Amino acid sequence: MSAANALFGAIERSDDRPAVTVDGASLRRDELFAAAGAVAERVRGAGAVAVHADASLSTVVAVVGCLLAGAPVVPVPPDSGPREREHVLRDSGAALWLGTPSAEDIGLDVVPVDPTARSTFHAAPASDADTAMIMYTSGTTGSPKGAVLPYRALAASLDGLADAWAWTPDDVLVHGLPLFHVHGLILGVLGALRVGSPLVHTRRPRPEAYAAAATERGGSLYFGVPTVWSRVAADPASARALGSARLLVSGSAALPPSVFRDVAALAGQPPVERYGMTETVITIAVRADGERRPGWVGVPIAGVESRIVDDSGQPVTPDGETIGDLQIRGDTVFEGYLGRPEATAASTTEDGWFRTGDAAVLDAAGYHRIVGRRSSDLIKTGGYRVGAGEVEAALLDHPSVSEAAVVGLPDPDLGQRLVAFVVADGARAEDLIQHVAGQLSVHKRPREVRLVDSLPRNAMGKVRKALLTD
Ligand code: MCA
Ligand code: AMP
Repeated sequence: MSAANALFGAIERSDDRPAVTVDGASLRRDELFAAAGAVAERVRGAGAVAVHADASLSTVVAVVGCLLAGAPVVPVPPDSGPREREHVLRDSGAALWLGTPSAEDIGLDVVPVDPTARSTFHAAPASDADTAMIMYTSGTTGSPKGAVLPYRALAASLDGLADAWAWTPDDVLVHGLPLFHVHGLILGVLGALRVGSPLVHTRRPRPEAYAAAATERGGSLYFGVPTVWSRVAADPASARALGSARLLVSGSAALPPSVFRDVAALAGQPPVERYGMTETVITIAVRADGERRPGWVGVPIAGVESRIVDDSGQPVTPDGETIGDLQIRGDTVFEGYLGRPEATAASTTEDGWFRTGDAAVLDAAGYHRIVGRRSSDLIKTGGYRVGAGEVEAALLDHPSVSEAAVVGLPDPDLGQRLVAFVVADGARAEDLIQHVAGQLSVHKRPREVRLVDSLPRNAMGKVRKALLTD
């Protein structure tokens, strides 16, 4: 059996239901794997393959096709600006581009994806240690790094979740999250295919679309980032329609307790929270039959170990209060950052644990609460991870900008919203937002630019961001 077969289970399993529906267009399981087989034929032996990862059936076919061929998938956000896209393509060494061609010439051969194509092609067996995906993710400084995810990490993550949530082929998974991150693509597409539960993707995660999928398509398992649940809570009719679901899941950022309570009151059930990270895929979750407490993300999934340590590396007391650094070990952890041995080494302890960079507490029942990031330079906005350094570099690239500092300020809808403090000679705030928009994805644009005379700095010349966020 090939690794892809090992990832998806018996791909020929007969099932008359639509396996994947995106924005109303569906493929049965046999049709999906046959269309993916046609992609696999085209990409076999190509090395890494960039996938234009818009929210479409073609993206699902393209990703599955690469995995059937053993070609590492590099998901490219459909709205990524030229600067970001060039970096991802160069850094990953992608040899082909799958899907809609980019507006600019990107110097790669474009392979169109046809969901109606059919082929029985599957590639030679691959090992669990082979790279399935290279997923680009922001750090505190510099350009995004490619997290190398082997088949092993994907399989362990999906099995851990299926076990935690009693996720079976009887479930119908519903979400409308982007198809270029762990949450929407790995958990939300590959998870459904591995378990064999139909996926209904609503293209955007709008409350009315989630509600319609409950009544019209029997949605039982729902994924959303906290911003999605906050919008559901603000739409009582849609929230009530989700009362028929089996499990509502929140992840990718902290769920505000008020949203937890509002969803519980309207849908008759609180969301289940879980915690993950591009580098560790999924690690900690509240089990379907576990206690749901606002702000607590549960226990490690099967195959994952966690520890929370103090500054001297000693485990903190599991008293539900003492804060320490969260570290993870297990099969879901990545291989490292592509071509960045120093960054990989810096992210790993001497005894082999991954440093998440998140501060957390543990209680006597083994439940984890994520307190926040250790560095204010990694911002979570609408569930998207944005590195302040990448946005600052884009701003500094504008000829009239001499200094820039980007921070995340609290936002009731997005969790954090990007605000840039900029010293500029003559440029207007709107010009600077447009300048960033021309280089990076939509969610990396500052929502607000505040023009200032100078930035507060310490004696070493480092910007004192705490003064900007206060
Ligand atoms: C968005 N817009 C903007 C900006 N951002 N305009 C100016 N400046 C910006 N910075 C535009 C949008 O294009 C849109 O326009 C309109 O403003 C509304 O945007 P927004 O309020 O952001 O709403 P949205 O576009 O509906 O987005 C909210 C969202 C989105 C749907 C919650 O943030 C989202 O999909 N987040 C999911 C992120 C995610 O999947 N993260 C998982 C990472 P128009 O309407 O014209 O298009 S994986 C992970 O974290 C791990 C491993 C884990 O644990 O899961
Ligand atoms: P990303 O690499 O985009 O997946 O971002 C990972 C980061 O998202 C983690 O390091 C956390 O800071 C944050 N995160 C993910 N899930 C949760 C959660 N359930 N609660 C709080 N923070 C979360």
